[in-house]
Amino acid sequence: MLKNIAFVVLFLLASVTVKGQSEPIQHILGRNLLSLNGSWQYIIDPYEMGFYDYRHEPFENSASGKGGFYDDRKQRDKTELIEYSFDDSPSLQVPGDWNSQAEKLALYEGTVWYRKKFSVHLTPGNKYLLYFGAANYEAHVYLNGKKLGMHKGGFTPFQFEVGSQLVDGENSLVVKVDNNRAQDEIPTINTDWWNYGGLTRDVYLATLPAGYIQDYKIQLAPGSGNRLEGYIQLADSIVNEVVTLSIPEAGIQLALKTDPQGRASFSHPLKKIHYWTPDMPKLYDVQIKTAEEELRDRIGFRTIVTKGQDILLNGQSLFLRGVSIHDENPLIPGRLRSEGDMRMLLQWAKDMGCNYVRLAHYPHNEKMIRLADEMGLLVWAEIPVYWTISWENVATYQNAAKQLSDLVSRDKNRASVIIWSVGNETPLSGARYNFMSSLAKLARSKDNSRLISAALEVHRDGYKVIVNDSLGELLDVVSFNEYGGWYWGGVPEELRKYQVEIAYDKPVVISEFGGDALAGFHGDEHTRWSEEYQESLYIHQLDFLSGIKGLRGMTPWVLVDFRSPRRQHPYFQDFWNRKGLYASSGEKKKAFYILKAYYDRIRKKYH
Ligand code: GCB
Repeated sequence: MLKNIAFVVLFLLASVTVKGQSEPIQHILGRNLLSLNGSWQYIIDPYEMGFYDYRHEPFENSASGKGGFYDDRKQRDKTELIEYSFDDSPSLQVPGDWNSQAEKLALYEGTVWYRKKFSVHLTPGNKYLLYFGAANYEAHVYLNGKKLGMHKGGFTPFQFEVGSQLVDGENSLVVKVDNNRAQDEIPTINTDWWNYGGLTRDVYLATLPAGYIQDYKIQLAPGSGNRLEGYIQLADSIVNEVVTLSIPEAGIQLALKTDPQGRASFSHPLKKIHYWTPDMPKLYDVQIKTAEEELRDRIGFRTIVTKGQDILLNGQSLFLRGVSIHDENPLIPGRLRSEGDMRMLLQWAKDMGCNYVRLAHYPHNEKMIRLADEMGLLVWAEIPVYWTISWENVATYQNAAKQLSDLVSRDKNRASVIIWSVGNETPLSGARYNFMSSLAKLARSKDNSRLISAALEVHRDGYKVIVNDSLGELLDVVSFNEYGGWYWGGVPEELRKYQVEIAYDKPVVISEFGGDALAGFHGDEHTRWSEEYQESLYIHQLDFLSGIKGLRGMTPWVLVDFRSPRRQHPYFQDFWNRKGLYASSGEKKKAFYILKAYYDRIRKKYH
């Protein structure tokens, strides 16, 4: 009881903290940008000697503040001792993880310093925003030797207003990025993916007018097919500023006025609208205009609700023909860097008959979600609350809550995103329930126009596979990971003996099942690692899962083989998780065809 009260207090506190932090700007890609992508010089600093002195005191705390690598100093005379030099250091490409760019860094976990020089011509009256798409995991940012701040969390964007630190002419931007894993972080020390470090996503300097458009939400009202609802938020709290919202193709032209908080809210009936669907992913040109700024976006409109065990997209029952995807390019192992990389993976999913993807296990690139909008793929978006988190730690909760709210904030205008997932395979306990249920409530309070879920665990009792996690009560969709035929239950045909018991009368979308196969390795259907074993596993799993009343979709694990330090078998794995339906070479495994045939059949049943 006491613990529960403590957690409710914790939840309230954390919510307040989340509100107090500045949320990343909406639609960075639509702004006036100077790209800071490209070559950055770097220094590998495993002992963090650029951050701490020899007594392990941070240079930042010392009276002079001197000594840290963020100074980016040059030797002024030949007697001066400076034991680093960005100018003489090699470079890394941004965006991009460091692991795939230098042999020394392949397995590295620790600190790397990045430096970029860039020139700007400042215009009075403008604001300047330095924006990072993501840096894994902890980033300390310094501009011209002054610290701008620190950010934790490897997959969400962050930004700094840099007007006063920016100089007209050449600027030096230094970022310390540390990808060390730690128990109390999100994710924690233990995951099944490669811990790619670095400035993994785009870096921009945005030039903005003083009262720029900070945020907006333009969506259909929850569950309503004929009402447009939302707000436009200016960076400054200017009252009575006129903001126009136009969607010419939908006959919308609204002249709105901001309230004292600088926000213009609206709720407006819609006469005609072509709903966004995976088959017809219609996006409308949307323009937002103020006296100082004009911003364009492309937004799709659709409703998503559940009714009994159905998932209704624009009022029509839907089956989610999905697959899980990691943010990794198997061909040049490393994080997805370009739109081409992203389009390739989403196209592979479409080629398998998918209308849905689970972007596991952390927020993927904003460009990936925008592509899903364009290509007609529904999306499950997730935060890295994965396996065993420090459930009782307040700071850990705040971190998870911040990652969740930044994800929701970033992608709230994307028609493709229908499900927010608050975590994956978290083992049952009271503390975990408090943590996870707080996240589920937070997701709903941030966005009541989408569905909430989490990938739950099953437990077994004889031949019963039971899903009764009480978190299920707070979720719209019941999802669970189930590895019968691979981690338990003997060979795949044994699955015939099992039955699933689900405590909730809600739509069921299986978040994972699967098994490993090394492409090109053949045997019979009982030979582990063979394509035939994986094929048989898919045949029996699909049979088994089809017996679930309320089955409305699935995202088998996983689209393509991915790298993981946990996967140690030197021949079959060699640091690769081989559960892909595509091999790391891009070639299709036998199981691919089983799933595709199943999806083709399903497609005929649902429209
Ligand atoms: C899981 C995890 C996923 C792993 C997968 C596996 O349950 O959610 O991240 O990669 O199993 O391959 O074991």
